[in-house]
Amino acid sequence: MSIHDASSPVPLCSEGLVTLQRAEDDIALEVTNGYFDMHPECYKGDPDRIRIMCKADLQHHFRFLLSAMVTATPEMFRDYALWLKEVLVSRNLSLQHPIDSFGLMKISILKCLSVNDQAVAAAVLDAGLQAFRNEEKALTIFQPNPANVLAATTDYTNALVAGDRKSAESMIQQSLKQGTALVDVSVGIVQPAMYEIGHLWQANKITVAQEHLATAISQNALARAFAAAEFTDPVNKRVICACVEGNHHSLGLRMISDTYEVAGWDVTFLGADTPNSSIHTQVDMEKPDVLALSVSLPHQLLGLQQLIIQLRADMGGSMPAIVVGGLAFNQNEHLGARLKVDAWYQDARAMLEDVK
Ligand code: B12
Repeated sequence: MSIHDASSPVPLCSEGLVTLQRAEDDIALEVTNGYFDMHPECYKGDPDRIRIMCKADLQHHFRFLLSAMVTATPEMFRDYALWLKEVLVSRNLSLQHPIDSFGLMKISILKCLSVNDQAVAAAVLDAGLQAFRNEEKALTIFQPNPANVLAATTDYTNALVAGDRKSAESMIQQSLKQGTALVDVSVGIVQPAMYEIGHLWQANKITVAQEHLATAISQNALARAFAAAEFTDPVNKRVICACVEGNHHSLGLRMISDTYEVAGWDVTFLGADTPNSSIHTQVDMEKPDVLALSVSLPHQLLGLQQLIIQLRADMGGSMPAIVVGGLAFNQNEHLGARLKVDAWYQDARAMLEDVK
């Protein structure tokens, strides 16, 4: 299985991936030393703290870099750089650190790789550097289908920003009373509101605490709505729903899980950041018809790919159907087609017809 097609550069080979994974700490040290040489003023401040911050930033860049190289998708790293640029600019932080770091990473990484792998590494890092150099605007994060968005979304978003749980919940209850189905409330009000919350955080207009509060309010509102939902008779089918290793975004998966359950399926919801080995064990135990996996950030695709390869190798003919979704696919639609899974859906509404 591969998530590469012939029209893109040749992906990083598996030896190249292992080499870079093993060299990550050495590369981080070399890049940090190089950065200190370029900016001797770092020695005067609090050099230990600056080193720790550099290492954390480099780890973050590295995850996106590897995914972009393995999938041979320079645009993935360009999008990451565009996103990072807006986050830094909106906080009045300098762009010099990532620009210098990307340049230094390019030197260190190319040294580690074979000539074949150097091409994709250079293409990916150049795409990132280009995003900083050009006056390109910030990354546009995927937006929900406007046809699904309901009028209550703006008021609901405002209630989330204000941390007004009572109003937010009563808006959801009101929509349900008017006859709107749970899936439509989820995809038409809560999802676009949470996307807007993400945009407000990215633009430094709300705090991380407000983002957490908005999530908690939405989780509660949806749990209340689910309790009142009308369920279809059991269809005698089982699904396991999990966020892949490293994915902490569980609200979308909850909507997917609720959609299956309302449609009469037996559902096991494993929630956020489930280790591959635990998903594997659960699949062995339950032998579900479907394994539904959620991926929010592009670098989580590597874990997904490994999981599917392991499951196929171990389960052969008794393999469940693999259904995937999440922001990483919505943002990079071509990946859904490249990853040979059984189905990919943009949202819970789009999945509905196939779970009935
Ligand atoms: C809340 C939130 C968080 C919470 C999540 C809490 C929780 N319990 O879920 C916390 C604080 C943990 C968090 C952390 C981070 N976040 Co965050 N987060 C968000 C936010 C604002 C909302 C997520 C959400 O609930 N969306 C609503 C749901 C309903 O939408 P959804 O997930 O897309 O799901 C729908 C579809 O995708 C699909 N779907 C989803 N899963 C599946 C599965 C299957 C099988 C199918 C068929 C379909 C499907 O159906 C769903 C329902 O219709 C988003 C903004 C956004 N645009 O989503 C940012 C966002 C995703 N986060 C972002 C970032 C950067 C991060 C962090 C890296 C931040 C940091 N500096 O630490 C970490 C990474 C954590 C990790 N390793 O996963 C960025 C990603 C940018 C990018 N490059 O793509 C976003 C886009 C914010 C932004 N605009 O900058 N985050």
